[in-house]
Amino acid sequence: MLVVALPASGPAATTVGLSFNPTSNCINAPHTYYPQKTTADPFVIASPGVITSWTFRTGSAGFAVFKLKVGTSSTNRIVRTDAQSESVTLLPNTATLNPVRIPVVAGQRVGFYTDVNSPCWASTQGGVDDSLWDDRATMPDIQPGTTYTFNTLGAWSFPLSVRVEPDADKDGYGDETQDACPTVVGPGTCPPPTPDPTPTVPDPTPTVPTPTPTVPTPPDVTAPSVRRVSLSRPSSRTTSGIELSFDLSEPGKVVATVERRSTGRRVGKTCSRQTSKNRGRKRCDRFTKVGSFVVAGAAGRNSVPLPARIGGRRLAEGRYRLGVVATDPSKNASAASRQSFRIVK
Ligand SMILES: [Ca+2]
Ligand SMILES: [Ca+2]
Repeated sequence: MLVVALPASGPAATTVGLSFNPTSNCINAPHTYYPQKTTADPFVIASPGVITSWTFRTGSAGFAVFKLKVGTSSTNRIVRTDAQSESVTLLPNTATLNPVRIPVVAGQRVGFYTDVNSPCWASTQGGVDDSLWDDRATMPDIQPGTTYTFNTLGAWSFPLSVRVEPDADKDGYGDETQDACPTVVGPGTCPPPTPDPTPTVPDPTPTVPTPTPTVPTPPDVTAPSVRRVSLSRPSSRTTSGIELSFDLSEPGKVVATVERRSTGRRVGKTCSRQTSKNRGRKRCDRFTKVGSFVVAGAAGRNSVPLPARIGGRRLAEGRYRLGVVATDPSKNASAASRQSFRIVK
């Protein structure tokens, strides 16, 4: 894409050629003409651009075939024709504006071709040093790309004028009437502006997540203590008449286990049931679990009655011991604290 930086106000369109009301002068053969003057030649294009329209002011007669020509002069009356318009018909006594699109460069000149052999179309307006043409009987319609050597410089002038518009983007479309976007190649409208290049400024103060200090709770490794375990009566007929009391250092689950005491015989480190085989061994106290119950212990002194049934039944006559173990919510367990009692008849 060719991008041309235009000044605030670019060059304006210019008019090349002459415009006047012709008086009659007649010629009787088809000809190509390149009007000119030896000084201040008005038919030479001064600045590059695009011819966007042309006008030939007719007199009392019109032309059935008329073409605008653009050529490049060299010395010795030599002109190379570079471009031409479509052929149009020009009516008498008119100055029709004929649209065209012919890119031009500075130094080129404009001319024309007409096919008719008799209409009167010219004037001596321009003085004596006008117009290359050919005095041979007929002259071809010189086509673009063809260089032709004229043999006459006649005193003729022609009311031929063209409009040259600047072409900043050099796309061959006149910037004032043919080019909807003189800064971008092609006749179309300019593309929409690019999005604002300013990036979205991120919030300069992003929400910093407040670090929640996760202070790890130090693990509870302190086991509760059970002290001053006591039974309200050392012996009773039933357990329901006995109250269990104890001190707890902290709240916890209290499991009270009741074991029955019997006499066994020491076998190794175990106090085994007495049998005929071990009856000669040393006596020992043997404890057999009867049952247990759970108490929700509070910190401080606790007092609860023993249940009437332990292990699903009333305790038989005998010697027992009750062990209390407290466990806190962190699963720390106290040592067992025991107290003995009797069930009597
Ligand atoms: Ca243009
Ligand atoms: Ca353009």
